[in-house]
Amino acid sequence: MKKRFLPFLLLAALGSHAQQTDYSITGVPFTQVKLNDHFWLPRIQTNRTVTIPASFQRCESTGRVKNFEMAAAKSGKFCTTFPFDDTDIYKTLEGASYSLSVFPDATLSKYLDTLIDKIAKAQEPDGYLYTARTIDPAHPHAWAGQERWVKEAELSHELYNAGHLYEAAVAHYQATGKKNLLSIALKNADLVCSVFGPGKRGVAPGHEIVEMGLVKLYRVTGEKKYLETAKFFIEQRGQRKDYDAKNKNPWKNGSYWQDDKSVYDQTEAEGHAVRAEYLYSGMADVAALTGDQKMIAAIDKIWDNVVGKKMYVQGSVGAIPDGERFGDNYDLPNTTAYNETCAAIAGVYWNERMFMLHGESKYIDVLEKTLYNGLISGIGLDGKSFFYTNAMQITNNFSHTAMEPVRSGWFDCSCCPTNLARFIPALPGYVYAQKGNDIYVNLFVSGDASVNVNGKPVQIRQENNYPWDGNLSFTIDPKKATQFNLLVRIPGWANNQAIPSSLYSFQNNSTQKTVIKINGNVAEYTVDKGYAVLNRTWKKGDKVEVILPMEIRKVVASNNIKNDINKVALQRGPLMYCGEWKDNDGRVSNIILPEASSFTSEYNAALLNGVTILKANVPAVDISNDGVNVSTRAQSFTAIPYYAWANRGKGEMMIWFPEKVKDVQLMASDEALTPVVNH
Ligand code: FUB
Ligand code: ZN
Repeated sequence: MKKRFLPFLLLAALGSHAQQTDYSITGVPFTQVKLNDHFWLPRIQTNRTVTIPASFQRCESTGRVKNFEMAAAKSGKFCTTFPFDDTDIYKTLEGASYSLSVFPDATLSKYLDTLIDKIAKAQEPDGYLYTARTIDPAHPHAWAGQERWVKEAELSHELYNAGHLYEAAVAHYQATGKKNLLSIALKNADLVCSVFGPGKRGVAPGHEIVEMGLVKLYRVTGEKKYLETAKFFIEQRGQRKDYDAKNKNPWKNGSYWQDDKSVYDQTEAEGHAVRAEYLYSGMADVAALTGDQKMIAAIDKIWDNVVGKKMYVQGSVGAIPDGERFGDNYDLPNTTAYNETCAAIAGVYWNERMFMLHGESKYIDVLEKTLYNGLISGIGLDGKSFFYTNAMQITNNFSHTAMEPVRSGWFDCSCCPTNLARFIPALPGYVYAQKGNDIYVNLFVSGDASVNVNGKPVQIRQENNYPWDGNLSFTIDPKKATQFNLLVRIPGWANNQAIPSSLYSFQNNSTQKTVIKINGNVAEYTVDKGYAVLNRTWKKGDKVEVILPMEIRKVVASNNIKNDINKVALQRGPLMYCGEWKDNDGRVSNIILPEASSFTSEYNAALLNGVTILKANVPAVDISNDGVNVSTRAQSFTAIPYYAWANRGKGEMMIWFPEKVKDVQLMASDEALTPVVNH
């Protein structure tokens, strides 16, 4: 056993030895990127001081911790709702571990050890770990089945729990150097590998993530069986004979679980969105490590499908409430949009991996869109109120919204808050990436990064006020003068591209270009795969300035999205905007944004922790008090960043606004499902 625990510092060496192939590009670890910005650092601090403690507190108060205690004692009754409730502890542990890597905290570290001790005691002698069965094996959770694994392909989540355990264990090991959680994970993974595989039991895991988790264990230990089992699980999809391919019901034809065909034949994103994107992330990992080009070709096609046909304008996916799933192509309704926060997080995981496979900026463009909009909209500014689903539109006259426009502290199914708890502290790891002589700047966040270019240490300092301001400054400090390529992402939005597909576009092209200066002189640069290539022998103190055009852009949708025809949305920099009741006389569903309307922007430090707002004078539709006259009047309209909505009470919110009124349908009561203004 001992020789499998490899010192963290040796992992890189082990990796190159044990692995034939891998991602050609790697992220600069978040531990090497120290942020000092005003946008992300406060969020990371709030995550550390509010979200993680609140999350652990909820794990305690709801009985999630008690489930482990009862499993250890083998007595009692599973006391929460879902068999995957164990994962809320794993995910919070993962987030806390990332946080510890950067902000040492002896009390937190000790608390993690007490939790890990409880987890260890709940593990069965052969490694099985699943409180929903272990507490009372004769009466397991209804979703679990009488025997281990028999309902894994449907809803038991035994392997889902395992996957989150592995992710948490690797994070904890890397943060603390302690092996207590990692040994639990490895014992479980050894059991999983002994049960599943060629000639053994086969299953397409009912909720993917075990694939990514196994890959992480492989990277830590070099044990090939973990990688092989991850690949085995991926290749199990589409093997079941009992699905009815002709049935449109996604549960009957297997598409809810991405199990209707072999992954190599899948071309469209289908089924449950979080499951799907965890699968695609796992496929990217396995393909990178095995060189499986067919697997890469499959996720390439699926990515084109998502970005070309299934993504909302603010980067969210998973439009359909029934099954929390992807809809048909262009099926992106605003009134019922589901958009689970976990699906946004999964989308970031997947796009980062696509970038590491291909080195193209379009993946980071999508990542950035999701990150700054549909992902952080999932967490309130207080760090302890959350959206599970992320609405596109809340209007008083629709009874049809998928959600109440109010954030909650927790949910019965609390996957999203705990997913945020683990995602946010790792954010600095998305800023830079590296490949040989190339350093990629993917995100624009102030702070200091330490990178190594072919063994030579280089410090990079970013100073900016992004996302409010497009003036970016970089100071390059190599220890000794060093030749390398600094590849700065030119965001698609700075280059007249609303999204890397034809799904959305800017209404008008801009003539403003990104300007780059080196040491004060305008630099000529070539663009390769979306990156400005700055190649020189860098000397201490070299300064790069990048000036991104931060115009206010109007976005229009492809006519294939029926719900967005004749409408516009507003964007500035990476941020999508919305109108919210609070800034607009109590409502926004009466606002028209004519093509000629023009906006100004201003930074308001006192609003919503500091945001740039957009303002315009626009027509608003009024009904007279006696209810017999409909007229328009000019109104000052304010738009706020979409991520910041629903932090000031409950009311209307819209992202897409009509450019003109095409028809008016009258209604006499709030019960009608038709809007007042039909556009
Ligand atoms: O099934 C586990 C998690 O619960 C999923 O990822 C979420 O969509 C929620 O259904
Ligand atoms: Zn979730």
